[in-house]
Amino acid sequence: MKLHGFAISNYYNMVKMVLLEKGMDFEEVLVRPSQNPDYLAHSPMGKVPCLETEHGFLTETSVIIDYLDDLGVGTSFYPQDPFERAKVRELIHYLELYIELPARRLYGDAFFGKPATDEEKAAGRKALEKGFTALLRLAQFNPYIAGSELTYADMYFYFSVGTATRAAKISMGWDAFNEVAGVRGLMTLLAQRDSIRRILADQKASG
Ligand SMILES: N[C@@H](CCC(=O)N[C@@H](CS)C(=O)NCC(=O)O)C(=O)O
Repeated sequence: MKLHGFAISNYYNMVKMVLLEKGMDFEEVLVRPSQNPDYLAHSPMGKVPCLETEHGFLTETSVIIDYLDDLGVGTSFYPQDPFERAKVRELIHYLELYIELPARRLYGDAFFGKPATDEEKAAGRKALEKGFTALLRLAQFNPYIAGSELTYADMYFYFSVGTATRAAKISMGWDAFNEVAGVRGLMTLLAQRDSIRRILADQKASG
């Protein structure tokens, strides 16, 4: 299997963490988002990551994670109980739709030197506050986000909330990492995992 993307991408790293945690063999192919027709044939929105399998290409991080889980290789990071599994998927959706996506609108301002207006920042903060408030109604932090076991939602959590709180701090001076209950504790716990250490080392090496 080949994982296409680049080391700074938070979505790429979610899939990479799943592969590492499962102990699966994979190759990494350095690709940046592109509207080049060759790449669009593999990733129709031109986004990363995409996963190259023996059957063809797959896109969308949550879909790729479900595919890897369905292969049944290594540990499954979904609970067995159908309702508990659905709760993990629910957390993943909240993290993507209500944390990662609103924060992404501030990435230009925070990371790429494209200043946002005060209105955009105010709208970003409002959306993110709403997202975090909703997330906290679902999150257990016991110590993991869905309870006592590590799940795919924690892998989503680390790479979506990590980038979102960095963007919020740089762009709006809002230290959500320390101010939103539970965030720092779980981020610190997850940062001790070998998979995340490797991903962060690879990121550093990629410059
Ligand atoms: N919904 C997609 C989002 C992936 C995504 O936004 N990737 C970013 C890189 S972190 C990207 O490719 N951005 C370029 C673009 O949106 O055109 C997924 O779940 O994989």
